[in-house]
Amino acid sequence: MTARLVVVSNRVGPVKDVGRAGGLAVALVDALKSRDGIWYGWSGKIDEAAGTKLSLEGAGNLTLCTLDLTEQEYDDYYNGFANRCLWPLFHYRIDLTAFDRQYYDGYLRVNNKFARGLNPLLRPEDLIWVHDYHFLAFAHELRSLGAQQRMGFFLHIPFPSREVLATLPNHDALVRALFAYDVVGFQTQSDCDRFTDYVIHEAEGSVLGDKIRAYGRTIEARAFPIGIDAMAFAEMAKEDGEAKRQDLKMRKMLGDRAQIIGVDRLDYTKGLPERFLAFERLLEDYEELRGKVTLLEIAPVSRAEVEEYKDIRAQLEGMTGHINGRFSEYDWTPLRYLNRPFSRRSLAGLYRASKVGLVTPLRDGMNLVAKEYVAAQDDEEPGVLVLSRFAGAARQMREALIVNPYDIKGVADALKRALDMPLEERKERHASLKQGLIREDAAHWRDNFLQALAGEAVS
Ligand code: GDG
Repeated sequence: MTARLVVVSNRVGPVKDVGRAGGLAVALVDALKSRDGIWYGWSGKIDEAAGTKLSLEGAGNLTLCTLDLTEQEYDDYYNGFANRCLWPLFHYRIDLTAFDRQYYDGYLRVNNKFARGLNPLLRPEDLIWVHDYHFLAFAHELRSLGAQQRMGFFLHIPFPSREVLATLPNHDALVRALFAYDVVGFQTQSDCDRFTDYVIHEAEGSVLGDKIRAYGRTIEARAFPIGIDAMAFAEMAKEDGEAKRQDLKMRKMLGDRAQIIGVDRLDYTKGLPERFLAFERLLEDYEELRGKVTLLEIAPVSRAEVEEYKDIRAQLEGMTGHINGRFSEYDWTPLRYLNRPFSRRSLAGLYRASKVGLVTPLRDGMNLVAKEYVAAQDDEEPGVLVLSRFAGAARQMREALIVNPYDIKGVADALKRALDMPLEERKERHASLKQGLIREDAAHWRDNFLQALAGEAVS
């Protein structure tokens, strides 16, 4: 009998029409359904009376289980410690990191509250899989209530170098709390190495293969690079009605112009100002491209309440006006910058209609857009991926044109090379990238993690 699975993440679902949400949700929902699982997290609601009262909702073979937050909890735990402290710090933005004691206390309180909410539902043989930087201390809190189950943690964002992490006043307590898990998973081997390096030097830990010992416990630390549902995404880009409609409409509008596409949650880690500068440089240095190439940047607004996100938004609006003012012709707008979200199906079609996928984060745990862009291409006439070396995805996607996003001229030149690349070379690079996506897809990532969590050897 397979053990029941409990997934813990800040936001739960979606469960209905899950295909729309993407590979990660599909992979988790499939696993939860086959194991009568529970998906547990924040309801997304703010309620002043919010305690540890759970809302339960059955959805087929799985149960969605959620808690509300109070305004104060939301401010301290979510906007505060998670998004104004851990997020910038783990992406190496010490300059944007708010080290506020109140945020930290709120974060621990909310981790404890979620642990108290879940504890009464647990069965002894359950496997508990916790996701991301919102819940670093969750296992620690659950163990303090007596829970003995196997618990695993997967970090979706980068793990910083020890010098950067050490700037956080409570770094020791947080890493110590991670040792309450049995398995700690990272996006890349480099993230895992940085974790190990921290533990050896700051906590006098020792390493034995995939096992690492410190604070009186031995745990397993490994890389589990996250994938997408590559086959399904490729199929959607090729066959879905809405994807085809967008693809055709875009190609018709472009005529013989080439399109470069960027798709990102609007976030300062995604390197958008540098990207816009590189595009401007492309038009500056290669005059023959003026009137012949456009950049479509789709960047739906996220975390709009956090001050730093307002700043980046204003900056990008200014840059768009500047670039378009400088280069536009009455029949050509070089940069189209859109803040509204698109459906996944539409995105698939837009990726397919674009000759270049431009993915240039300054730091990124993995970056799924890079993978989606490749999966969406026409095998016979594929576009070229230009990818930042600082995205986790660059470790796997070696056949992309790998760039340093801070090197504006370097990115402009890579764009030129991508636009000029002969079909044969494009096909070769694409075939090999796509094979990798299919081999290391979302199901592969999930199954490997669950094997490790169950204490089995991982292939
Ligand atoms: C974190 C880590 C890691 C974007 N715009 C729209 C839209 N999207 C979708 C993309 C893609 C997803 O959002 C973004 O995923 P990323 O991986 O690029 O980045 P984060 O949101 O920062 O995710 C990251 C990831 O977790 C998984 O572990 O790779 O490193 O930071 O799927 O397509 N989706 C729709 N409309 C949009 O306008 N429907």
